[in-house]
Formats: sequence, structure tokens, C-alpha cells
Amino acid sequence: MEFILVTPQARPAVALIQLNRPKELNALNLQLMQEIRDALKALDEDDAVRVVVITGNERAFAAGADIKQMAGKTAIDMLITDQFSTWDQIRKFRKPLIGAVSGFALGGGCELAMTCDMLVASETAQFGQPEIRIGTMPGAGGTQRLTRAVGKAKAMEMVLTGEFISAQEAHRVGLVNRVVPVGQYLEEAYRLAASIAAMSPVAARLAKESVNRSFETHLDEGLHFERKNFYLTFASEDQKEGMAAFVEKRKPEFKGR
Ligand code: CO8
Repeated sequence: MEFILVTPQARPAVALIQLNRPKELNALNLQLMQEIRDALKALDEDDAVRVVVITGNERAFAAGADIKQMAGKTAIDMLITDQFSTWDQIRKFRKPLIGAVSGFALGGGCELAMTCDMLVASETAQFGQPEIRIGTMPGAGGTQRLTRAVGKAKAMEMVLTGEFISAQEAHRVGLVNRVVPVGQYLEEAYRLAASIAAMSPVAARLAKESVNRSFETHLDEGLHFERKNFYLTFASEDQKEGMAAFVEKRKPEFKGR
């Protein structure tokens, strides 16, 4: 990997992906996105990994798609490159994915953050969809995920003016889960990851799938989908272990089976 660093056991059962193009503020070129996709695929298949944290550095999570790489492209170049198939594969990651965001999360960087299941932000984090300032618009889900996360009025304002919002405002409008001092954002993400890693990985996977389903379907179908996944947890050893441990007043030990 040239543009990311992957640590499969950064903490027990918790992997870390760190974007590593610091001079370019982690601008997302095509190769970097492919590396994230490949890393996630490998971590998805690794039974020792239960949760993944993705981060940048203190100054930037990612300042967007690589403008220098995109600038001269035609619409047909974009169509043929089909970079969003990479994003589609990233979106299919089945384990909990936590973004640890500090500094800039702009354009594609904000969109990458929004593909995470939860976000921990440092006090210096800034979120924005500034594509309008360079004559284009969000293309990796920004108009859709941001609107679902923060509502129409705020999403319109961010997408049409390109203005950034602070970590505190992102928290207030429901884009991020928690905001912590800059020295603590990664540790806080690990803490959140560890608490999820202690749960049944089978249940976590089915629950994530069910929550995500709520964005893609109507209530009746969503409830039906949830119910099927709920029933499916009863096929797992983890459900037997979890309920037995409750009855026996001990801590459960989940095996992911
Ligand atoms: N692409 C390429 N290079 C970048 C990018 C970027 N998005 N952002 C920063 N850089 C580079 C700068 O060119 C500079 O390089 P150099 O030192 O060689 O000149 C270096 O990073 C440091 O940046 P600055 O000197 O500009 O740092 P400042 O602190 O002065 O400013 C900003 C920081 C405000 C973040 C500023 O760099 C900026 O405005 N960056 C661009 C933000 C932006 O417009 N992002 C949206 C890009 S478009 C997009 O994301 C489309 C998404 C849809 C497709 C997704 C596919 C991945």
C-alpha cells in the first residue's frame, strides 16, 4: 500500500486504516481509494478483526478528491474510469466502521467520513462539501448522505455555499457521534470500537445491515428485514452464549459464530 497504512490489530480485534498522503492533505486519488477498498475487503475476511477505525492525521482526514488528478478529465473519462464502483464496494463493508476525524473532511473526504457507521471528531474537525466553489458538485453520495444525516436545509446550505461546519456544529446537527479534544480523538474512536468489539460480531453485522436498510426502503419492508435478521441471530452460538451469560450472571464471551 502506497497511500494508506493498515494495522490489523491496532487494539485487540480492532484494525486501523490511516490515510497517508499528508502533504496533499490526504486528497483522495484513485489509487488511494482502491487501497482502502482492498484493505477493507481483507479486514472483512479476517476473523480476528471485529471493528475497523479509519483516520487521517491531525490536520486532515481528507481534503477531498484529488483535484489535480481530476482537473483535465472529460465526462467520458470519468464514465470509463467508473471510480464510484470502488466506493460501492467500500459501502458493502460488513463490520462496524468508525471514522476518527480531525482537521479537514471536505468533498470526497466528507463523503468518505459519511460512509462510516459512526464518527468521532476532534474539536478541530471541519466538514464541508465545497465542490461548488470549483464548479462541480458532490459525486460520492454527498447530496444524499448529508441530507439524510443533517436534513434538507443544512445540506442545501453546505452544498450550495460550500461553507464548512465545525465539529461542534456537526455534532449538533447529528453528523458526528462525539467531539473530543484533538489529542484524544483516536483513543476515543478506539474506545468506541472496543466496546463494539466486545459484542457478538454476528449480531453487530446483522444489526448494521438492518440500520442501513432503513435508509433504502420503506418502513414495512424495513421492519420485515429487521425481523428476519433478528430471527437469524437465534441461529448463532453467540445468542445462546449471550442469554446464558445473562441468566448465569457472568460476562458473555462472543466467538462470532
Ligand atoms: N486535491 C489535490 N490537492 C489538494 C487538495 C485536493 N482536494 N486539497 C489540498 N491539496 C493540496 C494543495 O494543493 C497543497 O499542495 P501544494 O503544497 O503542492 O500546493 C497541499 O494540499 C496543502 O494545501 P493548501 O496549501 O491549500 O492548505 P491550506 O491550509 O492553505 O488550505 C484547504 C486547506 C482549505 C483544505 C485547501 O487545500 C482546499 O480548499 N482544498 C480543496 C478542498 C476541496 O475543494 N475539496 C473538494 C474536492 S472535489 C471532490 O471532492 C469531489 C468529490 C466527488 C468524487 C469523490 C471521488 C474521490
